[in-house]
Amino acid sequence: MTESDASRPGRGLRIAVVVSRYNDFVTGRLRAGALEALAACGVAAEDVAVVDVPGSFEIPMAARRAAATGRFDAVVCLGCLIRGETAHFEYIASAASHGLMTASGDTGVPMTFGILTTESAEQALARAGSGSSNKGWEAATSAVEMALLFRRLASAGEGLEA
Ligand code: DLZ
Repeated sequence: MTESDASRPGRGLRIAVVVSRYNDFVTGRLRAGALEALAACGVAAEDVAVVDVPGSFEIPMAARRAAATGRFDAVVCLGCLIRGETAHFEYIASAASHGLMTASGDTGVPMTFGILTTESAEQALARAGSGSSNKGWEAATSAVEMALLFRRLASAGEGLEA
């Protein structure tokens, strides 16, 4: 691996970013953080597909569909649930987290969880600032790491079989 490969581990990866429009004053920042992180990892802009959905409840459905195309190495999932403003906070948070885990397991494509669950808008904004403290950034770098891990496991697969 050359030095530039090491500093750009995401080169050649294809990533879907599923973003909820609900609370877009926060999710827009998560999306910006994720795209910045993917670029910093060396993922080419043309290898990133951004998919908008109405709310966090719909994220697993779109993530599953994106993964099922076979075109993506990982799916970054971004949303924002604010307890004080959402009567059925627990239902949506639970559906989103379980839905993503099931969709990822069923499709074999890693899906990372960048869905904020906070008590207030202030807490949400604090997790959507600039740099690596942005949870969109964190979800994107985790997606690159998991995509690379899955590639390594696939190429080592024969040695791992029981
Ligand atoms: C309906 C709703 C509410 C009240 N709150 C939120 C929220 O805080 N964050 C979020 O991402 N989505 C919310 N939604 C929308 C639901 O996720 C979903 O889009 C709708 O119930 C339609 O299925």
